[in-house]
Amino acid sequence: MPDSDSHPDLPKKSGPAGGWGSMRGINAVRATSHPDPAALETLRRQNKPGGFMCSSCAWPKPANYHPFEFCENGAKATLWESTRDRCRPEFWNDHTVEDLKSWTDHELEMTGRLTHPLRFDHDTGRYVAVSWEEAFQGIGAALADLPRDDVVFYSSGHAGLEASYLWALMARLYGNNNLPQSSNMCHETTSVGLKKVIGSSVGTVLWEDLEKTDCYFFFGQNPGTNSPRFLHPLKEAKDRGAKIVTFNPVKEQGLVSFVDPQNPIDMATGRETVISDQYHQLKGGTDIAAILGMCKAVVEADDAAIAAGKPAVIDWAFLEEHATGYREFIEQARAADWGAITGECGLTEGALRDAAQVYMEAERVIGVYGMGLTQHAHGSDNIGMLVNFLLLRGNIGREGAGCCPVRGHSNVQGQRTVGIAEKTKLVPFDKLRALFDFEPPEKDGTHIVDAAQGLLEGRIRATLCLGGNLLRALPERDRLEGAWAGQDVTVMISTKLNRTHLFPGKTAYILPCLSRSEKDEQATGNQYISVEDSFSMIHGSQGKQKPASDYLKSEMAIVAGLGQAITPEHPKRPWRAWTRDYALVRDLIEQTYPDDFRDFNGRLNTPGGFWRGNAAHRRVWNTESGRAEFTRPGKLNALSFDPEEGRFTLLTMRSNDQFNTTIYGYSDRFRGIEGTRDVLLMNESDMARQGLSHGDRVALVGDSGDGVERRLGGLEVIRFNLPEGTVGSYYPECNVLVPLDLHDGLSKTPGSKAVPVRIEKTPA
Ligand SMILES: Nc1nc2c(c(=O)[nH]1)N[C@H]1C(S)=C(S)[C@@H](COP(=O)(O)OP(=O)(O)OC[C@H]3O[C@@H](n4cnc5c(=O)[nH]c(N)nc54)[C@H](O)[C@@H]3O)O[C@H]1N2
Ligand SMILES: Nc1nc2c(c(=O)[nH]1)N[C@H]1C(S)=C(S)[C@@H](COP(=O)(O)OP(=O)(O)OC[C@H]3O[C@@H](n4cnc5c(=O)[nH]c(N)nc54)[C@H](O)[C@@H]3O)O[C@H]1N2
Ligand SMILES: [Mo]
Repeated sequence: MPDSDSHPDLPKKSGPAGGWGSMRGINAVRATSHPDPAALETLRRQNKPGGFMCSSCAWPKPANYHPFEFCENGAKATLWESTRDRCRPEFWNDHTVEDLKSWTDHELEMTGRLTHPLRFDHDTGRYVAVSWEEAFQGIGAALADLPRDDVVFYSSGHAGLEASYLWALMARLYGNNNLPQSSNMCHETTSVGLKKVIGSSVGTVLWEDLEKTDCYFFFGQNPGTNSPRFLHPLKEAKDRGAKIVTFNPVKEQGLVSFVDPQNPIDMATGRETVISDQYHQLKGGTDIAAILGMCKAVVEADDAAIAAGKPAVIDWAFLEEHATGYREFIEQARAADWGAITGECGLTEGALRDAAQVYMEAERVIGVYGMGLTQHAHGSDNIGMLVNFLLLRGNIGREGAGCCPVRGHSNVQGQRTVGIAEKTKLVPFDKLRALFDFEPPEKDGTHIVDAAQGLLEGRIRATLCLGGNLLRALPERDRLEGAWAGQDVTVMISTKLNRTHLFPGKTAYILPCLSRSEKDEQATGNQYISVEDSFSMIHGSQGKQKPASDYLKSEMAIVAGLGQAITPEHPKRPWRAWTRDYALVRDLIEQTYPDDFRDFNGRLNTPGGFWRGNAAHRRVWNTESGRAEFTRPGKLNALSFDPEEGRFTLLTMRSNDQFNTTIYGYSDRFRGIEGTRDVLLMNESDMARQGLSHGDRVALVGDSGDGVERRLGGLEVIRFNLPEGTVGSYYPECNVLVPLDLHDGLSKTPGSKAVPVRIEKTPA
């Protein structure tokens, strides 16, 4: 396999993904987070029917589960929320929010689980404990007179379908569709860009397809860290001879090799499965060029086959029946210049032809992608290109083939399914009118980027957050921190302390909730909630652990409490009854979306989940043209700027020891980086040209040319296996460098994977 891991003093690779390293990773988090012993029982029930659905990623849960159906990072997430440490009201006797601003994200969350509802007291600069009644009434009073458009209801993709459905209903009853969600920073490019070309806003693949495919193409998704249970079907695919080809600027260990921690023999012998047959380290943001090169090779092979009277390589019958725009695209690929393609992506013509050869030899291909395609200024074009590539040989809507975006938060996709949407055309208003007897607001609401812009301009005056940590997750952090604190009202439903809490608005509350692994006891007994995974399968989830505090409420109970406090009373909106029995809310979801949720309560605990269906999976294309649409990219990269000498493409990375803005620890063992996150990963020749040595201290300076100064100092240069011109550093720290208007044109997903920066050496 092509390998460029040749530098003797690169950070040492720490072995394959999985294996004993993953056990040590889990143990390290167990040691720091002091979990309740009952957490082990929770792990045993994790991701199994009738059990508890992991609150880490959205990777599907198979019907034929393993004895331990959890991964290193799922275990870390469960142990992290099961900590015995508590952030009690007395904590504020010793700390003001001003003091806490010098704490790291890790230190803030290490204070433990929040135990009481809190109100911010501006006189003392501290939070104080209040009763739930006082909190709901205080929030109700503060929101009562605000212009409806000035209030935002954000949700991070954690909360279950029931609480999310009520959250969206509450916003609409209050009077707006301002329902931005974490996917606005993540897979919005999929929701909009994939929808545009194949008519589906979600992936088309099911578990059976994983079992039958001959070939995976990976573009910018890192399963070893972000969806480790995916490594099992990948290993099974390799065992039956399937091929895997990866495009990623970073050599990610989980895409290189894997030792199956579920397999005692592999664990005892250390037997590694090589994952990628080919690994192509393209320059950041240049997938369009690389995919166009592969398409060109396919078109050339097809031309040659037809000239020689052999069977065609392109699936013309499929294109004629199902697609549009293909002739123009194929012409573009035929005419494309190899020199321009290879110059753009930094890969050779031979490498791209080798990759195309694997594609052409495979009968069934799955295209997998993640943030490496979505978080770009032209992210939608990236997705259009990947779809072009798959369509050429009919690889969407048939067995063993398809398009597989890997979602992030455990219920991020499901929240959209049940009405968390700022676009009114996505919501069945007729059903809401009939069920709840009100006129839903007609105007489209705000996307998170518009909400952030509104904050900067002082137009947004209140934000309520169902989970999340926007001041770390969003671009433009420095300017947003000040604007956030200038709001009239900030309300955060959270499990642990985070940085956003340190910038309270004039009226500010933190409402602490149960975590998903905890027992949610209501009048009708211990409740189930439900989530939707990346394959559109719906699962019930029930927690059994003792709640972290007697004062916590479930997300459902909190949303219902807010709903009652901020919306007009009406017999058709019995918030209290809904809290007593979540099955009633599932009935409402079924009545609102009857096609997706038939017999919702009856099917709640179906092994492997029940499927919501997907038209593109059946080759029904709900696009404007009624066909699968080819697109022609306007340029060969997805960047907002032209790279030049001294201007680098910064890729913001996740370590193996974090979940988004939650930092479990400082060990990124797959990349060999230990004890720090303040690093800048760089190619050796780039370092030489910049006069930098391994270990030097530098600052990154934003270079988008918009006149705003953005700077992140104190980074240590690490010589790393990256393509020239592409540098890497960690998210969320890097968000000070990301301009708010650097985002995909179609979906507005921030371009977090290609931020223009310059490097300044710090004098010793
Ligand atoms: N443990 C853990 N699990 C998680 C998360 C977490 O933080 N920690 N986050 C969750 C969430 S919300 C999400 S959205 C997912 C994110 O999961 P992923 O989609 O895997 O996201 P990232 O790790 O940000 O980036 C993916 C890969 O894209 C590569 N990349 C960067 N730029 C480019 C490019 O221009 N082209 C190509 N081809 N590749 C590129 C990076 O090197 C990286 O390997 O994971 C979810 N699961
Ligand atoms: N530069 C850069 N920026 C990025 C990204 C990137 O790759 N690079 N990735 C983007 C992506 S993909 C995403 S999804 C966003 C993430 O953005 P968010 O979803 O807003 O952030 P999280 O870090 O997932 O939220 C963490 C907080 O959620 C709370 N929490 C945890 N569990 C629960 C729970 O069960 N219930 C409730 N109510 N609260 C809980 C805790 O208080 C914790 O502090 O960030 C985006 N920002
Ligand atoms: Mo995400």
